Amino acid sequence: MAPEVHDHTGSEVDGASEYFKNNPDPKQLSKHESLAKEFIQYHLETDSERRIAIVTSGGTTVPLERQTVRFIDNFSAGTRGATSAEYFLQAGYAVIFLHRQFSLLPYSRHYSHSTNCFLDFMDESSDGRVLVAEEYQSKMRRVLKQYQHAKSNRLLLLLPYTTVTEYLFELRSLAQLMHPVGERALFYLAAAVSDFFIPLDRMEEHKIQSRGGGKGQGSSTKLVIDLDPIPKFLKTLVDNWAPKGSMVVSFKLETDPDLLVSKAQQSLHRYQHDLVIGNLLTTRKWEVVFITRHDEHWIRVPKARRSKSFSGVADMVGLADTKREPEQPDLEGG
Ligand code: PAZ
Repeated sequence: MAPEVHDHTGSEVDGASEYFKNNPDPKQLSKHESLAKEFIQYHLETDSERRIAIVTSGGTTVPLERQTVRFIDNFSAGTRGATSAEYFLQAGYAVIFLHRQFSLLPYSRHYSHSTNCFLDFMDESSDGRVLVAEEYQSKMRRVLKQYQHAKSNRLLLLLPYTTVTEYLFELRSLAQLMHPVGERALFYLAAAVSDFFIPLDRMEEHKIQSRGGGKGQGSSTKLVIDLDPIPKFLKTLVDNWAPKGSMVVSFKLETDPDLLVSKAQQSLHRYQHDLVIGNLLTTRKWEVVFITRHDEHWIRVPKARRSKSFSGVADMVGLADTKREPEQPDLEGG
């Protein structure tokens, strides 16, 4: 396991420490730590200039039972994270992609979504061989080349998680393992992380029963769920886990347009990191706002460029529009 971080008094510093004490290490943590350590070491040894990005992506679950049948989830398909990871790779970064298991992945995302079934891209030749249909050849060739380049140069490490606890343990370990990378480390936190959880000592062991047959809360016909707040790990990440001088970018998702900018500013002020990228649930594919200490900067995709296959902020690069008031996007077209 990665070393604990202590302050000058010698005790573990962050408000999150109780959380880590009260929850067991995820099963796959030590395996993921070895993979990440090896990945980071490889890049430090082979290219002293190489930047390394930790990209987080997808939702986090909050189990309602220890033997989990039911859980609460956060909205996220993983489009933003997977798309952004491709752009970081293209820009020369090595990427550790900490993602929700079965969410979208860099490169395969172009063909694996339910609306983008890979079989729809296939055809049969006259001699019975299965081929990529003619009209998709050039795009698939481009995606395949990028994927093979990332793979053969060991530039992409995929690490899956499922629960919010797994996510937090994994992120803490990765941040600590990134110390030798120093200022060339980037944290790009696009995952949708639950703000609430059920502490282990209040969690049912077995499937909660809807009517009788169970114990305690589970025997009621009405299910009342009592959630605790997740510790504010972003502050701890910035202050204690991440290497000094690394860049930390977080995302803020809101549904109320009147809250987005103030909540993103509040987050930047509270956690003192580099950038908050704000987006609204309904318009996230067409516009985002970049909040830095000195600036509020909207990036929008012109209506003519919006399409069903458009996937997020990374595809918006170069399409900046700095007007203060967001233009209402035509979501029907998207
Ligand atoms: O994964 P996706 O493309 O469907 O959605 C991306 C997103 C909206 C989850 C992401 O851009 C984001 O805002 N993440 C942070 C969510 C939060 O405030 O917890």
